Amino acid sequence: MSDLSAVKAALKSQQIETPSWAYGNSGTRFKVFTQAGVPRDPYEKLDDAARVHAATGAAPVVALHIPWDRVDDYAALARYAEERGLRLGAINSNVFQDDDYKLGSVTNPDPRVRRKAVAHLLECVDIMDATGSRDLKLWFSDGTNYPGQDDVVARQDRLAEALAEVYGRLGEGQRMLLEYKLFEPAFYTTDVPDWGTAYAHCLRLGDKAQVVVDTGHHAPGTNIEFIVAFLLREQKLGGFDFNSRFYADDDLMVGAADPFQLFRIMHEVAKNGGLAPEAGVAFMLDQCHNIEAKIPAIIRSVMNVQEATAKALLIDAQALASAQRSGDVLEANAVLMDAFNTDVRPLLREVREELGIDPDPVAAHRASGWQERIAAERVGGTQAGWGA
Ligand code: PSV
Ligand code: MN
Ligand code: MN
Repeated sequence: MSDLSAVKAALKSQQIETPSWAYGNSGTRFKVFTQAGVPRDPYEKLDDAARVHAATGAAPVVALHIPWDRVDDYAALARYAEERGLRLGAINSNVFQDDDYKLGSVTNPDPRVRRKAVAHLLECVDIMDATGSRDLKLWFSDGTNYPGQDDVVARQDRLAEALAEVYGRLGEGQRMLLEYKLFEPAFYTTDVPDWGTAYAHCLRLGDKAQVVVDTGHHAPGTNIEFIVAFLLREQKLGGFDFNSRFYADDDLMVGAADPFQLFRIMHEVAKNGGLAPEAGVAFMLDQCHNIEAKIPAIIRSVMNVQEATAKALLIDAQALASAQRSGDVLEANAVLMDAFNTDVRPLLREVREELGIDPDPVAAHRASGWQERIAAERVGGTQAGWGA
């Protein structure tokens, strides 16, 4: 796409979904660092998310995590979001923070534990009904630590059975997004370790089951953009959990560690129709801000996705296709690199001005006085979830 007004229109319509847990305190298993003014409940998380949306104009959706965001009345929470120009996004299930899940949740050898896990997933669909959320996001920590610990195939059977039951409960317009992760917390086998496993389960389940690609969940050197292109071609790319990694599941700001990788991913998304709203690709963040200020970090992350998207949209598609057809390897690569090396910040400033917002979202947020206000008003913030 090189028509500038079409590029701008695509950028204006892109929506980034921010995770409720990124607004709370978080850390590693070594230490959770607390910050002044962090939200004390899901409502305050939405207040902060509204600031991110106000600053960027591009983050109107907020993902919840159950039970970290448990409230009595989810419809009321959805209304609260709506009053702030937001809507509630993916409901992230949690079948990993309970002693019962030591040997797994839906793949646990004990049918009682499997029942408990499935009951939680079904409860998450009830919550989706109340919030109007489209997506149920499933990440399973299930796996084994030692060879021989459990039967790999039996665990796949149990997984398939649980997924089928939850799939059957999905309503019209609802989807199940299955996330994979190479390792951790299980160290020997993980029951959904890669896109192939997730894809195979989703394929059997049907159209409402799609794969979610968490950019931090691969082995070093994995060609993530290939996975993205393949899943889009198969209409099985449900969305992203964006973040950056250097070593493992680091959950750093998207685009911080490897902006070139993010550009390559967004190129495949843009080229293969993934930016069109009807493609249904959810652009979610799954990040934790342990040592940096949270709201500006989330704003920066949204901007990083926008910059990668803008560069992808600026690729001269005709020149690329013609170089590819004629086998001109160097020219094809040069076309891509020209776009990557373009400074798109002026373009994005223009887009923001046209949207009626400040062209510099981080500066605008700093000047808003919001951080000082929440630091003064909110005392005793909650932890994002890990260990909570
Ligand atoms: C654990 O790796 C994880 O980061 C998964 O990516 C989930 O999406 C997220 O936690 C929240 O459950
Ligand atoms: Mn994730
Ligand atoms: Mn993760």
